[in-house]
Amino acid sequence: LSEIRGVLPALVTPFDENEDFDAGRMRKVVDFLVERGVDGLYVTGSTGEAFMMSPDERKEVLEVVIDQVAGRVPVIAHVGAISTHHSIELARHAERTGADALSSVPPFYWGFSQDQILAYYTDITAATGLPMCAYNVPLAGLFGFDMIKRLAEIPGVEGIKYTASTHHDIMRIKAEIGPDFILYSGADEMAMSGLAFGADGLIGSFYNAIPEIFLAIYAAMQAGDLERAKALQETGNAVIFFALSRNPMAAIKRMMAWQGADAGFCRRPMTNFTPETEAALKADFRAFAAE
Ligand code: HMN
Repeated sequence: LSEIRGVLPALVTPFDENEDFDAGRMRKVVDFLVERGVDGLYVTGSTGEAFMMSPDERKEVLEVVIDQVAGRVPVIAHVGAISTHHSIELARHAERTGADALSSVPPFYWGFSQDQILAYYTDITAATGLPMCAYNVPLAGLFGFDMIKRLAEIPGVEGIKYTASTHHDIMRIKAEIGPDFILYSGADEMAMSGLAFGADGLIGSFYNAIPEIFLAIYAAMQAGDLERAKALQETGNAVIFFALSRNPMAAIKRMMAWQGADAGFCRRPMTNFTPETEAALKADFRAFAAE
């Protein structure tokens, strides 16, 4: 993972009006993001609505993305599922398809024990030669520092996507597990803080819609320009909190469409904008952007 740094959108998956995967829109979205300079793509994660898709659909999305990227940026394939069996199938497919790395949320829903979760990561990581990026996220149950330390001991687990507000642990992970354990900060509204505490990169939903703000934050932090990073984070957060209060997944897809990369619709039970509610969203956004 050490070569994958910078800003990586947790790629959205475009569905069409009938909720079918829309490969044409997917290809345009990939080009839109790569041309805007993102440093990689994180495919079929939570933002990619992976848990709304069958394993075969997830494979198809990854194949289309890797084909369209054509080696321009690295691709991390999220292969998390509740059963190790399915995750291994997705991981082997990702390796065959040409992904650069794997990532997975821990198995959730059943309340698995720490030992079961460790076995899950050991088994999927051993199934391929790709590096694994574990994933600490409230939606699947946070690990805590001691568990992250144990995960880091599994051969092939080279880093973590860290979506939590406990940024003091980012510093601790870097200090105690080591600087080579790669960490991607996953809370977009705290991107600057994640980087300040030692993150190597950023992975998140809003980098689909407003990548340049976060590419500029990353560059400012690399240059040690805290004032600039803070001003950019304030601008980014205004957009993030605007969307978070208005159905964020669908709003991100609409904001992309306004910029020429129509990311389509979400799968139910996520709600989509109708032409009327989208017009209202756009008017609100214009008013907010003018402030
Ligand atoms: C993914 O797994 O696809 C995303 O990267 C998840 C990502 O980290 C988002 N977190 C969650 O959905 C829990 C953030 O981008 C989040 O949407 C953002 O920070 C706004 O709170």
